[in-house]
Amino acid sequence: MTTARRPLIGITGRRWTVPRVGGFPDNFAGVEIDLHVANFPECVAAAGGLPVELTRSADITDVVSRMDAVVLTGGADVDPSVYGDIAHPKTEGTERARDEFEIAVLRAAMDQGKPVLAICRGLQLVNVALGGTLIQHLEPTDGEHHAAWDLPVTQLVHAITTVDGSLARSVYGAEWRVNSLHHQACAQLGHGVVATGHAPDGVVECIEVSGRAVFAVQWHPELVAAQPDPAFTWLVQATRLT
Ligand SMILES: [Mn+2]
Repeated sequence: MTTARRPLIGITGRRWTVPRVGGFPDNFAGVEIDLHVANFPECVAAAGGLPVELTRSADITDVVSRMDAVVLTGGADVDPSVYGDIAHPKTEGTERARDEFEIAVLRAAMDQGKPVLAICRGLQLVNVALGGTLIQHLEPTDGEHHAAWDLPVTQLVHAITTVDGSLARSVYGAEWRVNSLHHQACAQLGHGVVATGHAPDGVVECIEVSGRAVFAVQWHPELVAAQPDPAFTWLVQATRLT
């Protein structure tokens, strides 16, 4: 009996300096570290994939060509200059170099027909990479409690409903309950971007790209207790169709 070859799935992340991460001697202060939240590779592995880190030191076209799929992970706000806006006072922690790296990863993956799962910031990145814009700040009192920084990250905060016939519907069914750890959301949708899941207050929670194996969710499936999450299962299965 042969074991099916596991799809190789590249995971993006941050490049932070040592003082921001901590735990190193003081003379490492100028050194940088590539990192991502470990739940992402854990979920990829649990779904049957073989997770690897995508570093911005790699030639992006080349490294994406070796991948079977990629995950665009969560993190800080996308720099509003990427979508031609000025920063709202609550837009924080922008990392323009990361934005450019992940936009290049997305473009390479789309050019090469590789499936993409994008999460939280990743969803916002996909939208702006394709020409869309963002709502830069949702107050905790606006609609659903989207910026639920006061609750456990595993806590399911609001429902989403999916659009009939969409990828979101096939992955999550008509309704799903989600955690919510974001203060930004899609405004104008990018070229080919379709909103296929919404919170009860209308905030976009799932997007897809017409004719592409690109699926993005505004919540954090990698942090919820029930695993493997259907989005990661979709990503692994999508590599077998390309
Ligand atoms: Mn939400």
